[in-house]
Amino acid sequence: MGKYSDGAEILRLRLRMTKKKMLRMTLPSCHCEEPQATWQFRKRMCDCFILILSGLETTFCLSLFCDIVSDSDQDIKLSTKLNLNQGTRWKILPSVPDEYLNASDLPPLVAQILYNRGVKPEEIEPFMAVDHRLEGNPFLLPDISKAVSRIYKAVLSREKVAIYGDFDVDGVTATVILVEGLSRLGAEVICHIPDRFSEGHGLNVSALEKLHTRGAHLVITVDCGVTDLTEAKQAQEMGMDMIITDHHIPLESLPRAVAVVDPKRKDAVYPYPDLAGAGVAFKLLQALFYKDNKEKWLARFLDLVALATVTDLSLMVGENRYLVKAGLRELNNSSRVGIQEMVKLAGLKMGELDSEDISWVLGPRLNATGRMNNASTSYQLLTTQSPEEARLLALELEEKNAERQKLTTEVLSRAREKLATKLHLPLLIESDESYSIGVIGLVAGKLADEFYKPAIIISLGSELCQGSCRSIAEFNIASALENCRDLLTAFGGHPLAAGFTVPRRNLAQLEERLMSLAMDQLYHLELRPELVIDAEVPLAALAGDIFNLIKRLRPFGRGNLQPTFLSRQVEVIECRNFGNQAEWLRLKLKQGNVIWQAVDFESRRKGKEISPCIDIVYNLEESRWNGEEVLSLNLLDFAPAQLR
Ligand SMILES: [Mn+2]
Repeated sequence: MGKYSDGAEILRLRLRMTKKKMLRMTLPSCHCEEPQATWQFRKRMCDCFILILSGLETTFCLSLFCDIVSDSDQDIKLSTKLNLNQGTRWKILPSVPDEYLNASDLPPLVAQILYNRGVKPEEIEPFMAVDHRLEGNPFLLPDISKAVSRIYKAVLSREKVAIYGDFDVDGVTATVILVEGLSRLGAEVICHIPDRFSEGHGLNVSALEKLHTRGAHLVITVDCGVTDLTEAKQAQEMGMDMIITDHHIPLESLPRAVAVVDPKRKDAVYPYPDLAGAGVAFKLLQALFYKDNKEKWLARFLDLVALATVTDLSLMVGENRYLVKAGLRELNNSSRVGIQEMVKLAGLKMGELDSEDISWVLGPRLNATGRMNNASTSYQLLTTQSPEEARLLALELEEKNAERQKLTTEVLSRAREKLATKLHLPLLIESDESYSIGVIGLVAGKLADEFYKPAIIISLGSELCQGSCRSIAEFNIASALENCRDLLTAFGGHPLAAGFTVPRRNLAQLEERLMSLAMDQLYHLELRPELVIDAEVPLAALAGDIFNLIKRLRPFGRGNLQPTFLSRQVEVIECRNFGNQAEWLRLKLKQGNVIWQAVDFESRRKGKEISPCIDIVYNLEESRWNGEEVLSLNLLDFAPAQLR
């Protein structure tokens, strides 16, 4: 949707029809739920009509589906469905039952939050303690004993072992874990981290050949390999043994290997299937160290596991919470000079790092090298022992990250521009030669967030094109791709994020098929992002020890989101803009005789009128002001009081 100079929203409506019929086109009769909105045609050009909507609040997101219901010679009628999206839907979760409340001594609000997260009464204690009880026994992982004995055989017979990794944070940290861990056991280890641009994710034969030439007899994959059946077979034919460690979902059959260690195997009994790739590598190391009574060596790898688990957006449940909590402790005392330098350069402080610093600052930096050219810079940064080299590498990461940000912005604005005439469609799909495969996933993610629609960004190559998809809860993009598998060279991913490679000659057909799948599944839905609220509370309910208890539910992440509250009828007693472009809001809010500071970083609501009395949805946030901890409300959404 674009905007006219007078502020009216523009909706471009593209119709497929013949020229003759075009001339008879009349204004569609539209049902419009917003009373002040008016419709008019302002322009008509070739097959594209521009509808002007005025009187709508700019924050409204609008979508229109249209199809021709009658195409008699006399007239063409349009059936239109107009969704005026009044921002985000607030969904308050059902109240906690009394039996649950009685099962613990916790304040009702904290019990409600735990209940919302599906924590059973008997699990509350370990959930809040986040201790060893959440750790899995590594010997329950599939094929782990075979992997351990094959690795010890290599150590004892001085065979060269190759670690085969991946270019994202998960893959790089997993590589470091096994290279350093096996070296400690006395193995001779080499490694290979594939290049995103020339090799792509997963095993490839020419890289395996090179490892063979370098003398490797055993290849251990990390964060990849479980779906690379052909390549694994070829590696064995070359005379190399394979151990696959991965956390991706296997295909119907497993690769031929000495061991396939993947907690997502159908036959796996391991209690925590959601480990990151680095988590699986860590568990393998734990099993190896256990056999040799070297478990004291494990802690120094936990910082890497925390970096990977948070950055890879692994579910923050079960063992992952334990690994991240223990890993953050290790990260804050990390002896890795590269991490120390990176933290310093980013303006953070060792000792104060939390999982948000990983997701917003450290993770993107470590990922930037693999997105811009080669991930080996990040590998070196994590492994170097020279402070001088660490400083140079940290500077390079900083630089690559700035480049990555710039490139993302460029691709995003070009994609947005080219999509302007297609925003009424249920699926955003956009391709160009200039889109770098390093950032297409990031751009698709931003578009999906902004428009609340599935988004696909494709980097065009002369023969093969690569696409990255980000979706919304209502549309499973992985199964949509599955549906198009006959057109694709390769594909993989999850319901909300996936990627594919497609021959250029199939591209048009692919776009058409994905679009019609999205049409079918999304046509009748009112697409609105949903804000899930843990409880409606008065502001006074958050005083006292409640926040200290809530902190014990950390680390937060996917599957264990930060508790979100709703408070109604809050008085705005002060409201100021701040930030470089005055894009954020700082408010002082009052309810009864309780006063809270609040911040709003959600620039999408920029310019939204603030009523003197509002309903607010927020998280509690601890921030540091001049060395002092201040508790404030982090606003996620607000609306004039009681209008919802
Ligand atoms: Mn991974």
